[in-house]
Amino acid sequence: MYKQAWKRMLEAKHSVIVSHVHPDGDTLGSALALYDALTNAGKKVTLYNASKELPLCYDFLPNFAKIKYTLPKEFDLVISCDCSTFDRLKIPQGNYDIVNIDHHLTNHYFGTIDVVIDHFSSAGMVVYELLKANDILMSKTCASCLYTAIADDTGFFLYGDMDALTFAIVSQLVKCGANPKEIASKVKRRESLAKIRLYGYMLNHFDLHENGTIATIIFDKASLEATGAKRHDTKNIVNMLRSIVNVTIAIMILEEKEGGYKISLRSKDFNVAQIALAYHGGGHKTAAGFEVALCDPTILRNEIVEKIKRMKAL
Ligand SMILES: [Mn+2]
Repeated sequence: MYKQAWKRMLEAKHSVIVSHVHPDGDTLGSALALYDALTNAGKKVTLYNASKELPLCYDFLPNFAKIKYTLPKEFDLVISCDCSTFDRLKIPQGNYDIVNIDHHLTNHYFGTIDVVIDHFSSAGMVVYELLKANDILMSKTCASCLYTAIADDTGFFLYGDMDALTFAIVSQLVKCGANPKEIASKVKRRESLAKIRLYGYMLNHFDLHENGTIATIIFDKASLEATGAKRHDTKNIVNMLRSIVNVTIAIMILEEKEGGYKISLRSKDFNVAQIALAYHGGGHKTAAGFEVALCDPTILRNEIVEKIKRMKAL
């Protein structure tokens, strides 16, 4: 599968590497690592992300500035990184093949070639194994991108299905030139003031349910505007609520600019992917999400809490 995927990438005339909308370090790091490997192999490659504004904490990644938000006119291959559904790519259907590289339990296997390893904690690990299986030399650039991908999707080694393989890979990446201290300080120690103010809003407005085991926060447009926060500042902010000693599940409901709501579910152990699936979303056991069109966020919140209660009772 790794060999077949790499072969298809080498056969392509022009590949577009797509990271998912509202990108994180895993999707961007995986895409940029593949960009490095494929351009080193002499291939014509374009980086694409549908979001006009990319999170700036990843701006240190090599070739970050080359990510475009428009698609080239002609391409024959799409390489999807860290996307569980075709919808996450935000590209039109067309006459091209797809190599689907992912690690989500809920992946829809939409690729011509699917390289989906659902017990890996990041897409970065899948890319690493793909390059290794094809004996591709790991450059410092590539190692830094993959280290960022793996570190970011585990909250810098706090959560996710980490095992000996995760650390064996990370160790190899450090040997190849990735600098853990530098990457950690670039990603984790350059928060916007607006994001810190958003934490302040969250800590003053969250609710507890079910004996303090479920924590919820609703961000409406007004609360975002009041702090000056951008949508990407809300990413993973709900993890702080999950870290409360008695909390087992934390839920964020975010009102989108364009209307509708984005719901992020986090747990210590409970399978929140099954809640997300019930609303046609997806994700992992302890981190999942979904979107809904117009609704009353408080009614939705109560409905989700009820669903969790029922699932726990089973
Ligand atoms: Mn990921």
